[in-house]
Amino acid sequence: MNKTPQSERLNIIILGACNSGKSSLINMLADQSVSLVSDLAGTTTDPVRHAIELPHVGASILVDTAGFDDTSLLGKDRVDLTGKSLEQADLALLLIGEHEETESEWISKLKNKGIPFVKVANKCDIHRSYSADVHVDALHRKGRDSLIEAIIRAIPSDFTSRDLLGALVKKGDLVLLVMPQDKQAPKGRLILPQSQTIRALLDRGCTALTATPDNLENALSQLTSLPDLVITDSQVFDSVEQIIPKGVRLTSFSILMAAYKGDIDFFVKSAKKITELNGKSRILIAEACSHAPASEDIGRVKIPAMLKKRYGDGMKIEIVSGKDFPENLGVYDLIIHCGSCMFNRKMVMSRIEKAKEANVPMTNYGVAIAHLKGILDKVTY
Ligand SMILES: Nc1nc2c(ncn2[C@@H]2O[C@H](COP(=O)(O)OP(=O)(O)O)[C@@H](O)[C@H]2O)c(=O)[nH]1
Ligand SMILES: [Mg+2]
Repeated sequence: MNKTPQSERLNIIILGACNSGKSSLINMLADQSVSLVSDLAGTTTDPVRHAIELPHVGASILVDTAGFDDTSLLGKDRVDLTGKSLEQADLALLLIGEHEETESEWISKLKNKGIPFVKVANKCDIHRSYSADVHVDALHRKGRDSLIEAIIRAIPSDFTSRDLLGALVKKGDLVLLVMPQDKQAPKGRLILPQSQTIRALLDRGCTALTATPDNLENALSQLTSLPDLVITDSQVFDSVEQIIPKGVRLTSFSILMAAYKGDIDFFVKSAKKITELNGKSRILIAEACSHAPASEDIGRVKIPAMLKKRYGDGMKIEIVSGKDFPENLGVYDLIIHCGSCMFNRKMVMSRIEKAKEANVPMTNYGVAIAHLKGILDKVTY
C-alpha cells in the first residue's frame, strides 16, 4: 500500500498518429522501456496505462493510445476508446507532424473538454521542425527535461490545489474523526477515505483525533476544548449527531469525498429532487467498479430498497457499472453515482457535465443516503 491511488495521480494522455512515437515518448518519460515500441502501425490497441513517478510532478499515469489515424478493421473502435479515455485526462500530450487535419480535430476536442495540452514535435533528429511547444527525440531520449517543464506549466491549478478538506478547516484546527472498524473494514488497515482524510489533515497542519463510535463520548470527555469539526462515517451519523455538543460542525467522509470528487452543490440540489420522484420515475444508478461487494450492496440493494419503500415497486431502476454510461441521459429522472473511489475527479466532472447538458439531476450514494435519512440539512460541506 505504498502507492498513490490511481485516482490521485496526474492522468496524462498521449495522443498522436500511428508511429508518431507515442510509446517511445512514454518510455522516455518513464526513463525505462515500459511501452512496446514498433514500426508496425497499430501496436497499441486499447489505451494502456503506466503508473510512473515523474520528476518534479510526482505520481502520474501515462495513457498510451491507439494512433488517431488507425485505419485497421478495429481502428474506429480503438479511436472511440481513446475518446473515452479523454474523460479521465487531466492533461494531454499531442504528438504533431504530418496529419494536420486530424490534429486540429483533436485539438478542438481537447479545447471543448477543457483539457490542457502540450504540442510535442517528436523525431526532431530526422524531421523538419514543426511548430510545437517542445521538440524531442524520443528514440534517443533527448528533450526529456524540457518536456517535463512543459508538462508542469500545463498542469491545471485545480489539480494541485484541491484537497479533501476544502475550506472546512484551517491550520491548527482540532478535528475528530469517528471511524467504525467493524467486520467490513479490511484487516490491519484503514479504508481509503479515512486514510486520505488523515493525510490531508496532517498536510493542512491540523490535529487529527480518531475514535470508534463506542469510544466517542470518552474521547470528547478527555478534550479540554471542543473540536472544530467532526467527520463521521455516515453509517453512524445519527448517533454521532446525538452525542457531540450542539454547535460543533459535523460532516461525513462520504460528503467530503463527494465534494472532492464532484460538484457538491449540484449533488445536494439533485438529491433534494428525490422528494419529487414518483412511482413511475426512472432512475440510473452508476457504479465505477464492477467487483466491489460493499458498494454493490449500497447501489444495487440499499438505495433501490430505500427508494422503492417510498415510491413503490413500479419505479424503474437501472444499474450500469465501470466505464459504461448511457449516451441518452434525458430519459432518466435522476442519476445516482457511486462515491467514485476508483475514478478521478475529471471523470466524475465529465459525467456531471453530461447530466447537466441533458438537464437531469445527478447526485451520489453518500449524498442521496444523507438526504433519504434526513441528515443532509445537518451536515457542513
Ligand atoms: N528517429 C527517430 N525515430 C523515432 C523517434 N521516436 C520514435 N521513433 C521510431 O518510430 C517508430 C514508432 O515508434 P513508436 O513509439 O512505437 O510509435 P507509436 O506507434 O506512436 O507508439 C519506432 O521505430 C521508433 O523507434 C525519434 O524521436 N526519432
Ligand atoms: Mg505505440
